[in-house]
Amino acid sequence: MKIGWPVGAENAIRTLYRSPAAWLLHEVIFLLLYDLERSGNCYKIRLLLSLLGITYQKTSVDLNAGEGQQPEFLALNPRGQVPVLVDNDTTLWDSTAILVYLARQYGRGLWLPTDPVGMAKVMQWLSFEQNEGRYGLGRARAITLNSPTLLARTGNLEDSQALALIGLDVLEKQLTGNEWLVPEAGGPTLADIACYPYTALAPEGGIDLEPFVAIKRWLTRMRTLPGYIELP
Ligand SMILES: N[C@@H](CCC(=O)N[C@@H](CS)C(=O)NCC(=O)O)C(=O)O
Repeated sequence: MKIGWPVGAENAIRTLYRSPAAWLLHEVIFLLLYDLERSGNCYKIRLLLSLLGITYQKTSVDLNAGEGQQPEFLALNPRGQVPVLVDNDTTLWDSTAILVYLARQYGRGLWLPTDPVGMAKVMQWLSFEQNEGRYGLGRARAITLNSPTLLARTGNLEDSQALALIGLDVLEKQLTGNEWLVPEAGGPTLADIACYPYTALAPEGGIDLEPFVAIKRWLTRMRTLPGYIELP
């Protein structure tokens, strides 16, 4: 794991970014993602960046080698988790916070509605994802794959799968008759991006998606989004 940019490159980039010519580069954004290929939480960020057409640098954090607990990394995220995003002087941890930041900063008004109801409806699903998604779908997968993470070590497979199925029922109901999780937004939002990876990866946690007809259609729909990238 390499923490940050090489000093020379970072200085050059910062100088360019703040120079009077920066307006010429308004589409050039310098982002660094602390990443783990197999992580669904990191994938959410990579997916949104790709859908937005934003190029970025990434550096891999080897959790198996304990890199998440090294002081340099804990200085970026006291939780010792990926993803972490660095955008110029701003460092952010937690996939939900990073998704919200990217949508607001670079999303040109898409992905996160600005009206109170639309925004709150997206937040409902972001919260759902960090509960039923993380402790159900995500943890069942982490345990099955023998992940070294705290999440995998602090729960059992049976309870995780049971919570995952409760979550899948909620998703199935919402997606029956709706193309996207927040139909009021008129298209896909952060709600869909956040809920997508651990739902799609549910079979890796021993959960069969066959009975969930509406969910399966939604997963297929997600894969047609321009800029879609394959799951890890
Ligand atoms: N709520 C956090 C969870 C992040 C998370 O659990 N990341 C895992 C990888 S998917 C991790 O880095 N775990 C390290 C550990 O717990 O030791 C988010 O959404 O970003």
